[in-house]
Amino acid sequence: MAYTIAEKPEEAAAFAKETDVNENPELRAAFDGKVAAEGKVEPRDWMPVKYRKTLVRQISQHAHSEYVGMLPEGNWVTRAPSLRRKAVLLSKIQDEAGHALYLYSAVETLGVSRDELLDALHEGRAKYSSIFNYPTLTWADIAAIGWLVDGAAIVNQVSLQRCSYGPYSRAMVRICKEESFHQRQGYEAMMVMAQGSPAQKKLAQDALNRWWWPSLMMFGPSDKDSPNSAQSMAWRIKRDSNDDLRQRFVDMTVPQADYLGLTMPDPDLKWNEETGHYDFGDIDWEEFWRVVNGNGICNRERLSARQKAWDEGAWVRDAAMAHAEKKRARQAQRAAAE
Ligand code: FAQ
Repeated sequence: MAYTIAEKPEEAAAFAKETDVNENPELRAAFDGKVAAEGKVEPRDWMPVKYRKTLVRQISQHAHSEYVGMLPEGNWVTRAPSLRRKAVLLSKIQDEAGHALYLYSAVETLGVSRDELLDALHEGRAKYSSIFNYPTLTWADIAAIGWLVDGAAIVNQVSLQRCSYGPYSRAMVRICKEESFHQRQGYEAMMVMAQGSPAQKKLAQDALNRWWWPSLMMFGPSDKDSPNSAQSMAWRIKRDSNDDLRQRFVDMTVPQADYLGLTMPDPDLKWNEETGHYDFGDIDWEEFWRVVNGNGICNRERLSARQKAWDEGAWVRDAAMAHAEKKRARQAQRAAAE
């Protein structure tokens, strides 16, 4: 069972060290062969050091995104417009927490502890998705997050289900099922607003105007400016390029906006008969890098909220550890008495 090593991070760390010194052509050829044959690389398999590092980088960024991603929506739990909307929102946020947990566990299979990962996040050394550094100003923003942000996440994650690393690929299968519900509830909430009063329709359009471009940025820099893509695609960690996934998302989402009677905030958006895709305007890459590098509207607020939750949860972690220790001591006592 691939996940068991997550319960033993020290074993995984020792294993990771061992693979460094063992790098040899036969092991490398076996690894390359497995990846080429669409096999899954598992935690105890030999893997190149850089493959492991790339996975730790990408999966931990993904885990942090799910974890920080609870905050913009959490802002609306007490102000959801009905009991039904509130129940759905709460359950969605809990799902995001669950996704973060699967993903942190997947990183632990690579020999890095959760504490190390969270230290890096809290100290601002780790990246997480740029999208979660934008504010949720109205209820329509919550609908837009479900429709657009979860919609973009699904396009990216369906592709990652075929990732060559077993634990990540399996986590994606489960996560995609939940994201699909998230996207539908967002689209349905957006539809209610878009077909509601003129004031509601205006809120829906305003949310689309503010979330459209940041959603396109979720797919990362353009292929020509993406330093990690070539190697990640060769190792089948990533299965489609940033630009291809972004185009897939645009093609899928424009007809959905048309159906809602909303207008995409892009004057250059138009159907291209020749390519069979929508052409779209230029992304503001300066804004993208500003946000990625910690200077978006909410970066500081998000990190301080996560740090506060971590500090305030210390007693829960301490209690769980004390309970586990007591249980272990009782079991040892019982075993000694038998
Ligand atoms: N934001 O060379 P590339 C969700 C960084 S989950 C911040 O192209 P790569 C669920 C990138 O890390 C959303 N940083 O990198 C939800 C790299 O930095 P590094 C998250 C970004 O890895 C919904 C540098 O730029 N999903 O939404 C971004 O090959 C609603 C160069 O880029 C995932 O994380 C960005 N947008 O491709 C939760 C999916 N883009 O490490 C709550 C998994 C790029 O070299 C509510 N990740 N960077 O310093 C991936 O698929 C890939 O990592 C990419 C980037 C496509 C994001």
